[in-house]
Amino acid sequence: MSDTRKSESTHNLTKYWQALDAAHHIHPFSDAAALAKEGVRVIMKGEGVYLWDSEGHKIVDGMAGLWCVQVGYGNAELAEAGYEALKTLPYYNHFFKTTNPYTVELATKLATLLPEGHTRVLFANSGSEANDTALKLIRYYWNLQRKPHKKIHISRDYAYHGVTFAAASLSGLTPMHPQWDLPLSGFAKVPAPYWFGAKAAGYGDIGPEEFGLLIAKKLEEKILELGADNVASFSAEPIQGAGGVIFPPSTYWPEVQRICRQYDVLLHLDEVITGFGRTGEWFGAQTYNIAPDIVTMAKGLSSGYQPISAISLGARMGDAIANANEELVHGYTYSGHPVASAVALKNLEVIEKRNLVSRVKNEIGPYLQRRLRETFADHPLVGEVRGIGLLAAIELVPNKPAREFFAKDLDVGLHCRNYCFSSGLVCRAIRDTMVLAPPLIISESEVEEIIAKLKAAIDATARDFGKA
Ligand code: PXG
Repeated sequence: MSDTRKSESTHNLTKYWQALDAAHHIHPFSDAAALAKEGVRVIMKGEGVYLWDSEGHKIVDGMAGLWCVQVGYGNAELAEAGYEALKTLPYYNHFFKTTNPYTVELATKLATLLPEGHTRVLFANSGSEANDTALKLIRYYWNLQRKPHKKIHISRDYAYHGVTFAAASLSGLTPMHPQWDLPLSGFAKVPAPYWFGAKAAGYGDIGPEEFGLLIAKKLEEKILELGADNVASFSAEPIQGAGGVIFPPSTYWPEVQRICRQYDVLLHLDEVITGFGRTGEWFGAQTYNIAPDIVTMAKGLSSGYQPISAISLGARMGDAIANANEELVHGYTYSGHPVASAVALKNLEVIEKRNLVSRVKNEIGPYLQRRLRETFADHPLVGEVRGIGLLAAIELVPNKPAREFFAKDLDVGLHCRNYCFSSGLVCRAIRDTMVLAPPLIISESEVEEIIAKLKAAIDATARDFGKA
């Protein structure tokens, strides 16, 4: 077949899938009609940090899928572990006094990596389910303690904890609520420690450390307002991800922990993005020296190769629940699925064998952070470059010293992201913040490729908005 004929038939296939997709498939977080009109991109294949679409375009994935493909695409060891498990035990459950080796070994391995005292885990299939389960376990814990009034779950503005009724109620991204009449009752919010946005939010010219303390104190004020006897838990991502990659000032977490202890409020850490090496430690808890009562994790647990999530319990909750001497009336058909467990276990082994966590901490993480700052810190469109490990954010602003934002309807971030996409780079735009979270296996030259594409996109955006 000639090259033209071949590309014509590929193109026809793309059109075919786009038409079927438009007719039969409703996408997450998308306007179905607008997407049908525009036509979706069909992803065919992944290898390392690259994806290929049905038109043959090679795309560098600066987001590791949805912040999850730690070991990169196309890892044969994970594929083989899944195939082995599929052949040996494609399914069995944990309900009828049974277990299986894959799941036990995964639970045991996690206990060696998690924050101190977290020796017990439960499994689920997504981050949302893990958070939903965590809130149920928190309620159950307080019922066991005969403190049934402790029921309110506090979380933060800009938080993303998922989409189930409870996880969406816990989320602080307000567009997630009106379509579903959420949040449910029993959920309260406090501000996020978003220092770059402090001036625009009316906090004046406050320094980051002072701001961190001030925002932590808002938690204390909220607990006092609601009554400590009514507050069950505080849920937070160590670093807020989908809400804009918000790194708390160094004063924030120590003060939050003090407050949770003082008022006997359980601390729930959502490590769905920050877990499994993203920050250069196994968990964000270790990066910020946080001692949580309960942790939820998903994404990087299996590098996204299988849907699996987990909830770990610190000693206090773990002992109470494991020694309750009654049935725990909870569990999913697929809790601790053998194939997902086998793949997750292999994924942890690969992360360890390839020293990916220390590589993120000492080599490729610092490299990415340094190169981003060298390239963008003084760019006329850039207000701040922030990051740690392989997680980074670049704020696009009209006026750097004033820390003001562009008007929302200008969609500057989206404009820049469209330039990225058309040059074959996947990155996220959260409001006007450009976000990167590449696979942990990324090389220096692949970092350079991402930076070059992002620079071209930011330069073009600056020209379009008169900031070049
Ligand atoms: N917690 C956190 C911190 C997350 O980032 C979830 C829970 C929910 O996980 P599941 O597996 O139920 O999706 C998430 C998910 C984005 C984006 O566009 C981020 C997520 C999911 C989808 C899109 O940044 N995070």
